[in-house]
Formats: sequence, structure tokens, C-alpha cells
Amino acid sequence: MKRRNFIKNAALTSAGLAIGNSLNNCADSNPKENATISANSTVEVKLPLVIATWDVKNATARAMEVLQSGGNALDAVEQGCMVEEADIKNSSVGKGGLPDRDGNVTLDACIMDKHGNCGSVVYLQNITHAVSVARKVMEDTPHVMLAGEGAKQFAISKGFQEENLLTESSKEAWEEWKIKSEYKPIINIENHDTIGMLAIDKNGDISGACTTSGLAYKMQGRVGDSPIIGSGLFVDNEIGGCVATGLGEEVVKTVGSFLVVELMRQGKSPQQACEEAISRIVNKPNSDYKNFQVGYIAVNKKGETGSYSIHQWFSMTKFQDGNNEQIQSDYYVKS
Ligand code: SD4
Repeated sequence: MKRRNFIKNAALTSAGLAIGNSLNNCADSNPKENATISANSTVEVKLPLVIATWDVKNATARAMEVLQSGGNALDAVEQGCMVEEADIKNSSVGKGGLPDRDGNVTLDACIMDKHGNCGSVVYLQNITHAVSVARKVMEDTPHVMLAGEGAKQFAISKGFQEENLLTESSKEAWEEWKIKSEYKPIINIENHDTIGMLAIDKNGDISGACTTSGLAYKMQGRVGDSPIIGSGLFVDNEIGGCVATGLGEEVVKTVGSFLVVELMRQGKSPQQACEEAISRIVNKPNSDYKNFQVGYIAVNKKGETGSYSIHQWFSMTKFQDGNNEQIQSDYYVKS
């Protein structure tokens, strides 16, 4: 079912607990019941809900399991992202991620909660669950971001195990790449790339997370948008949240996720806000957008969602009201 139809149908068929316009009311309700936010007089959206970049149904399923068993949105996005970090078949995240051009697997991740607290790790090596280290940075340090060796030593001090993240198949792919050593960003390198996830729990609170091994064969030391609060991820619990995927340099230049949230604050829907943020990139003078991909997904406080990308084949996974589905994103380059 198309997203817009789903929201419309939800308004017609919703059997959940209608809470009204006030999210404070929502927070006061019995959190064990499935909640329905009445976004306006005609749209009702069932909570909890989870969205994530690309086709990551196992990850959204895990996040929903956390939410349904009473966990909050922060636990949900962390646990959801961990599924992809541990999946060695996903060569863009965590263990099994493709290395930089010197053969180092380096991870970037961040997380943001309903209070606007955030934590991030950049250039983290030999620790699979970068998102969980980012959460520890947020909760157990006075800082927002730790990098490289310091991030790794911090993780070890918190009980994370060191391991080799370069799998045989990623190593083989790198050896193959080295023959030509040609660096260029690849559009939609695969259909489950960097994972960015946003969740709204039964209380109507929003959190988000983002985790990646970054661009394959990047220069040693390169860090992308994914661990940069405001670029790869931004959450404002009063407004909504956004996460980005694709060529991080272009996302950073427009502070993409913050931009999307600010556009929603000004009254745009998540879909309109994602489209406007993409248009900022493609409409720059001399933009090379035909040769790279950027995609955004967003959710607002009402539980409305949107996604948009420069090129075709970006998708969002959405789990809501028992449906865990991949939704193809609309896109800018139509010919
Ligand atoms: C980065 N944005 O490091 C990440 C990579 C990515 O789809 O999302 N790839 O630039």
C-alpha cells in the first residue's frame, strides 16, 4: 500500500486508542496500550513506529520488538542498528564493512535522544557495535564525540570486545579494488547501506541513530556525515527527526538532517522537507549530483513520514501497525 494511502486509511480504520492533539496527553496514557496520535482532525497515526534507511526489515523488526515490549525509542534505535552492525553480509556497516584504501575498517556512528542529548564516535576501529559506543559517549562522558584510538580505548574500558572487522569477502573486494585503485563514489552501492533509524515510542517520544563503515575505499582518516550531529542525524522531540545516507560530504555541506528538521519546524511535511533538502544539494551551482546519491528519511511529531533521494532505488523500511515494509523513495533525477 502506498504511504499516503496508508495514512489516509489509518484515519478511516484506526482502532487504536485515540489520544487527541496533545502529546502530553499521549505521555500520560497507559504506555502498554498501542497509541494513536491524532495528528489533525483527519489523520491518525498508530504508534509505536520505526523507520530506517534502505531495506533493513530485520533491523526494524528488532526495534519494534523493543518498543512493543515497553522499551523506549532510544533502546529501539540502538538495538535495531546493532542488527545491521553484526550482519557480516552488510558491507557498509559494522563487522564486514568495506575498508578504506589502506585496508582499515573504520566506523562512524551517532545517537540522539528525546532530550536532545547525543553521542558519537568517529574513525572507530575493531569494535563492532559503534552505535552502542556512541550511546556510552552520550551517557557516560561529558563529551559528545570521541575519535579513533581514544574512542576504542573508551569502548574497551566499557567492556566492548576488540575484534577484526575485516571479513574475508571484504578483504577480497578490497584486493580486487586495489588493482585499479580507482576512487569514485558509487550510487546505491548496494541496497542496504548506512543504516539510519528513527523511532517514536508509545509515549510519542522520538530518538534516532546512524551507523556506517562510511564510503568504501575512502582516504585513511576520512569521516563522513553519519556521526556528525545535524548532518547524518538530527532529532528534536518537539518537531521530528531525520537521517541521511549517501555521499556524506554533500550532506555535511548542507547540514542536511538539521535542515530537514528545521523545515518541518517551519511547517513542511516530512516529505516536503526531504525534497527541499535534496533540492539544496542539486541546485548548487556546478553540482555534480548526477554522479552521487543522497537520501533522507524523516518523521515528524505527528508520526507522518517522508523520504526522498537524488537517484532512484533509495528506499525506506517502515514498521508500523504490524506492517514491516520496504517503501521505494521518490527521487529527483527522473531521466
Ligand atoms: C558516509 N553517508 O560515510 C555515509 C555513507 C553512506 O550510503 O551513507 N552510504 O558518507
